[in-house]
Amino acid sequence: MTEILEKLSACVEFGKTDLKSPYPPAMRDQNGAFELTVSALEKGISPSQILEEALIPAMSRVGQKFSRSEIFVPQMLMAAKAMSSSMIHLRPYFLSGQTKHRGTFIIGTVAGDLHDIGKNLVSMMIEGAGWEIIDLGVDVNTEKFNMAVESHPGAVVGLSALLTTTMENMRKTVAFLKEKFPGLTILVGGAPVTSEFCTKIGADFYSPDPQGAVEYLKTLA
Ligand code: B1M
Repeated sequence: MTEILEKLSACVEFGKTDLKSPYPPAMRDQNGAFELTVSALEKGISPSQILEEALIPAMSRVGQKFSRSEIFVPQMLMAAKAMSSSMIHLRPYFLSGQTKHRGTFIIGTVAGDLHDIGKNLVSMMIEGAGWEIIDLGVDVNTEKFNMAVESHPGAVVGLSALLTTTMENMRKTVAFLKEKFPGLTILVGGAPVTSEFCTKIGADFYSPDPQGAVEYLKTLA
């Protein structure tokens, strides 16, 4: 990995958002994820490489440290903030070039779940593939999904869940939507979700990553 990606990855891991941010104290007055992403792009490093080699591994290290109780929720939050400040610069690249309107994609993180980084990445890539995105945000209950589907006939729905505890809400949402809208296509994803779980709850497709979701959507439109 290049030095700049290593630094960027460390910024996300330790929650260094930008130059102005005083957090963490050990990285004070240094460039943060915001500036380093700009530099990496200027050096010709691709947005996908930035994502796959710097940002996602950093979040995975954060998760491991949280599991070992070496860090706590505030540090996870700062890491998420740093990752988002990098993603601001990647978004235009993932959106460029696509003009064909393929359809409407409604996406949200299920009820009880506040994790949105993965969902945002998925919606960014799907938008880049030509879909109009209706992003319902996080902690989205069944009624909110219901209203969005009613307002956008023919849309495809994507559900994200990051907690084992909220997988049950994913199941309930899929069950409700499939009963009310029998022809509706539903994609599911998120770290604890599996292909088996997808089949068990009656969703149409599971993807472990945004690329898989984009490829599946290409088969529909
Ligand atoms: Co939370 N958290 N968190 N957290 N958090 C995890 C998920 C956890 C695995 C950490 C750990 O213990 N190692 C753990 C869950 C354990 C479990 O359920 N098995 C956990 C926990 C326990 C919690 C709290 C309960 C902590 C607490 O309060 N004690 C709490 C719950 C709050 C709630 O939601 N109600 C909590 C809170 C938070 C923060 C708010 C601090 C913050 C989220 C901030 C935000 O999202 N804006 C946070 C973070 C940052 C994490 C970790 C460290 C990183 C998540 C992330 O953004 N990953 C996470 C550990 C980890 O994942 N390693 C952890 C990067 C992102 C790109 O990956 O979201 O997996 P991911 O998305 C991927 C794929 O999954 C896929 O594509 C994405 C790109 O590759 N994908 C889809 C996702 N959705 C998809 C949908 C699709 C298709 C693919 O189709 C529709």
